[in-house]
Formats: sequence, C-alpha cells, structure tokens
Amino acid sequence: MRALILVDLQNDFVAGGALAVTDGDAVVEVANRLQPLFDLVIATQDWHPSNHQSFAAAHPGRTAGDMIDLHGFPQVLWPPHCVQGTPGAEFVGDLDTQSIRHVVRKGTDPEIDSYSGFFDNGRRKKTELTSLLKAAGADEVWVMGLATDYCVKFTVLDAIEQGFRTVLVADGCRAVNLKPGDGLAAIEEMRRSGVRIVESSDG
Ligand code: VGL
Ligand code: ZN
Repeated sequence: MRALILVDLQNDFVAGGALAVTDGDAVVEVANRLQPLFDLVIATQDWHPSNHQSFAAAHPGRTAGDMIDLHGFPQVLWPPHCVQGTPGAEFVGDLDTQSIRHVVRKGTDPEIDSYSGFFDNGRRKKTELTSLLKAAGADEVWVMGLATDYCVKFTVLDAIEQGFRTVLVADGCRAVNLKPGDGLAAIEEMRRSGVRIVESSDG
C-alpha cells in the first residue's frame, strides 16, 4: 500500500509568508491532484513555539541565514516562522485537506529543530509518523512539499532509513536555496540514498 506525505504546505512557506520559498504556491495544485490517487495521506506541519531556538530573534547579534552551534548540532537561523496557532502555521488555504488522515507536528521542542517528519535533527525523539504508516500497512511512501533542501530532504532520507520504498515527486517540491544550487544538491543526495524520482504525472 502506498502513502503520500505532504511536507509543510503552510502559509509561512509560500508567497507573503515569513520564510517564503520561491514558487512554493505552485506545489499546492500538485498535492491536490495526487491525493485521490493514494490510500493514505499524511501531512507534516512545522509547529514551533515562539521562543524556538532556530529563530534568529532568539540569538542577539545574529541574523537569519547565519549558522550557529545549537547544543552540539549545526543550526541555520531562520526568521520566526510557523509559530503555533498563528496564520503562518496554518495549511495553505488552497490545499485540499479533507483527505488528510493524520497531521504530524514537528519542531515543538524549543531547543532543537526538526526538519524530518520522522525524527528531530538530533534523532533523539521520534514522531508518530513511522507507526502511523506501518499501522496502515504502507510499504511505499511518496514525498512532496516544502522545502526540497530541508524538510523534504530529511523526510525522504529518514523514510528510506525506516525501510519504506521512497519516491520523490520532483515537481511537487521547491527549494529555499539559501545558496544557489542547494535544491539540486539535495535532489542529488536523495538520489544517491536510493529514492526514486518521478513527476506527479507518474502518480
Ligand atoms: C523548513 C526551514 C525551517 C522546511 C522548516 O519546511 O523545509 N525549513 N523550518
Ligand atoms: Zn521550521
């Protein structure tokens, strides 16, 4: 059985949002088109407390885009985004949500970031994602969403590691591209790790 994982299709990652990904809105149509083709749809939601330590504002003298060491892990500093309960954290208005069976929230611990839908960045805590997929009998997961070079990449790498046949929907993703080429490098890294890369028309 195959499942679709929609990564962080939230207002803050599209036009007008705090951490807008270029052309991020374009993937919502892809998500809506793919959902009816899957037995199970799960969405992840970046869900930070307002004092999250990935926010540049939590580090006086630092600005968004800086890299720091956060409790032993390299951490990119971001503008405050996806703060719990704010409009920026809500799913994009045009996203069809009625087929989303589960929402997995991540990034709730202020002391550690969580790009992957499966684990925090330190791999200390696991979300419910693996058990939800296994309980439903999923053996193949298709992944799409925002952003290619962060949450999509780490979700894909962990899906492979958790034993799922993993497929990346290339046209369903857009990258932050903090550095030019980051999105392409992320796709290359996912490819080397064994993901199958398709277009949504292959769904
Ligand atoms: C993401 C940066 C910070 C993402 C989330 O969804 O890719 N990127 N938080
Ligand atoms: Zn975040």
